[in-house]
Amino acid sequence: MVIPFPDTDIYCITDSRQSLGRATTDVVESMLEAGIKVLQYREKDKKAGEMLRECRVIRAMTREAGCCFLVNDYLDIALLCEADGVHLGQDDIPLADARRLLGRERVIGISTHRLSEARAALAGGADYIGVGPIFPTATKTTTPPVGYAYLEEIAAECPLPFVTIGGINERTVSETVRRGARCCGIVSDITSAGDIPAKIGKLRALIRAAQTVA
Ligand code: TZP
Ligand code: MG
Repeated sequence: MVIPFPDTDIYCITDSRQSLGRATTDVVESMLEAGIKVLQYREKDKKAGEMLRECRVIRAMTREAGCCFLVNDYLDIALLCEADGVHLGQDDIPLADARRLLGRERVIGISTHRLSEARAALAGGADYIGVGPIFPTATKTTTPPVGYAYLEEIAAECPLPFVTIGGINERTVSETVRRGARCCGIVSDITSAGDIPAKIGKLRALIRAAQTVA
């Protein structure tokens, strides 16, 4: 059974380069303890065999927790570990080809940086889009930040779920939500926290407070 893309406030993403030396599975365990509903496995330096082994463990953990599990970039790993779907960038395997391999039921998310890309993702049958990077971030330096302008356009007209991402942390999250973010994609502020459940709790409280005044 595929776990569909949830309506939720935080979209967690792994990054073992920014996890204080902890094992990715331990980091994921802490995220799940905090009750997160969607997790993306995103590792840029690991070999495929190691990623598949980790993803199989994480798949079992996320299934148990009822958490939607997505794999960044690698369709083969996603299929082999029975993930709920994949997340793809503009230069990855095209959406139509990914859909052929994954089928209608699994989730496909597409990173977008401008309205034309969002419209193409919508027309192509994406299940959700990424919107960002909003701010400069050391986690992803290859794409220039889009600022609030693109987020505000998406918030006004996008019928798909969207994940706002890039430089979101305790300092930036409230204004980002006031500008229209609903689900925040966060890497380093969570993976590099000493107490991950406490960090997620704080971010959630800030999101909730910003939503009530937005
Ligand atoms: N896509 C757009 S920005 C980004 C990704 C994967 C990285 C966000 O990382 P951080 O550490 O939350 O700024
Ligand atoms: Mg990619």
